[in-house]
Amino acid sequence: MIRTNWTRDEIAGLFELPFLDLLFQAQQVHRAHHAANEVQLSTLLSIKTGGCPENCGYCSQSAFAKSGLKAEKLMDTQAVLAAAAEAKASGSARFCMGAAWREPKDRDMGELCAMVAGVKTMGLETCMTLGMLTDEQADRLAEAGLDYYNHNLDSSPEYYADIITTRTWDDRLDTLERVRRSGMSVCCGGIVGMGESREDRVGFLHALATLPSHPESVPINALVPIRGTSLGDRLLAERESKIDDIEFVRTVAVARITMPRSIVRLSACRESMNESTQALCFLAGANSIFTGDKLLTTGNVGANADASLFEKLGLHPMSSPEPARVAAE
Ligand code: SAM
Ligand code: DTB
Ligand code: SF4
Repeated sequence: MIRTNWTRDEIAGLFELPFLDLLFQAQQVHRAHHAANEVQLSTLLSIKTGGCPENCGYCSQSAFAKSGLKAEKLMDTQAVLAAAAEAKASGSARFCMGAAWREPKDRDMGELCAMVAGVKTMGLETCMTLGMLTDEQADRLAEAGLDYYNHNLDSSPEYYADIITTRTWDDRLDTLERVRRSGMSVCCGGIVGMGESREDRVGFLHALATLPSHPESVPINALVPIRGTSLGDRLLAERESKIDDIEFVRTVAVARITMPRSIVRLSACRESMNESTQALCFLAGANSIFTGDKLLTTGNVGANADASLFEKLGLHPMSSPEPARVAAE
């Protein structure tokens, strides 16, 4: 049964389990719902970089950050399709296009829909993350063939205003509802290691696991500390310490147990994570990664290191598309 009625106490209880009991339970849930050794591969591309009017404290692309990133215009469709073809050739199954916007402008919708249609024709799953959407924009993207929309809740509702003040938690829920209503699948997760407490991590996973239906994809990022961002600078100055690896693995395991059918993505963070910790994340139920040398603006592990890790662990890329909809039963 897929539960959407988890309580915070239950989720806190999972976090508190002895580590080996937690991993055992996560692996049992994982094997009941997913192929044991398969990992889904997605590739990111920043189609519109920098100059974002939002003030997310972790993000290099916020106009409020002093990250030195210059604001660029929306890429043209041909360049996006060329990058998608490369991703496809390197074995990726999903192409995720990200824009540093609070919301897309209606005048950009034609170009965005052309990108979606073109990427889809290549036989790739399509994903976009463009900020808030209106009903109409969500419908247009769905009609163009957009399979997934990424829109993260990022943290607990209580911690949200500590990291972003230019929008509210409820704004995020509104867009998620619009995405659902349009028929697209939802990719929704967040970031740990932003200075939040264990209680916030409980609240964050509780929010995801009690949505009316679970997101089909759940990206779990660890803060990538970027100089010039408020959260990155705090971590780099070591006034805040990096999230403990074991606590990160616990977060992945609790996501797996509470959202059994969702694909849990080990997202931004792998560059600073050793192979053993990544292996523990897979054991805890992570079954998706971002491939390639770059995330949006920061580095990623790269194909050679991933191929070698997959070989060592006997993992292989997920062959078939994941289940279309994770509905509550
Ligand atoms: N502007 C859109 C939005 O915010 O929805 C889309 C792009 S935004 C960069 C996508 C997600 O990337 C954020 O919600 C956040 O979870 C993640 N992210 C951004 N910067 C990050 C960082 N430095 N470390 C980890 N994750 C990060
Ligand atoms: C998500 O949860 N993580 C991705 C994707 N969704 C869009 C983005 C990670 C960005 C990491 C920092 C950067 O490269 O700028
Ligand atoms: Fe803008 Fe998204 Fe970065 Fe926030 S996370 S500043 S909304 S690009």
